[in-house]
Amino acid sequence: MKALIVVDLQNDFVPGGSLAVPGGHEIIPIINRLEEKFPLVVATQDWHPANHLSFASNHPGKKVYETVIIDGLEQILWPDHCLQGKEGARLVSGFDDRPVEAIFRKGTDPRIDSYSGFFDNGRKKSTGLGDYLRGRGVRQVYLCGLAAEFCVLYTALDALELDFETYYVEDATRALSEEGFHQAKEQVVKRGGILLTSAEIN
Ligand code: VGL
Ligand code: ZN
Repeated sequence: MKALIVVDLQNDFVPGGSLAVPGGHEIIPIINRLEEKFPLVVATQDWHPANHLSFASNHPGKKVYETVIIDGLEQILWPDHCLQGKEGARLVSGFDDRPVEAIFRKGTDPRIDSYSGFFDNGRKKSTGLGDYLRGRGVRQVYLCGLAAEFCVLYTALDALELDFETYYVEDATRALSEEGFHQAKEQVVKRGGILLTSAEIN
């Protein structure tokens, strides 16, 4: 069975949000149409406490988009985004969330970031998404959402690591940068994932 994983389709990641991905809103109708083609749809939601380590605001003297090393892990410092319970963290309006059977929240531990919908960046904690998909008999996963070279990419790479047949739906994602998008697609292919467009899915 195949599943659609909608990654972080949240207000803060579309234009008007605090960490807006250019053109991020353009994928909403594409994803709404995609949902009809899947027997199972799940979503992930970036869900940070105010004291989250990924916020530049929690590192006095540091600027947004600077990189720091924390506990041996590289961390990009982001603008405050996807605060638990706030408007910016809600799934975007216009996204049809009726078919979404389960939502997996991530980035909840203040001390560790989590780009992937499966594990945090240190791979210490699982969200349960992998076991959930296995339990439902899923073998193929299709990735879409935001941002292409961060949470969509890392979710795809973990799906590959967990031996799911992994498809990255190129037109149902948007990137923060063109260069990042290019590199993300390269990495997905290098690790055995498949690139395709939504028109190729039936
Ligand atoms: C994301 C940066 C920080 C994403 C989440 O959803 O791609 N990017 N937190
Ligand atoms: Zn985040």
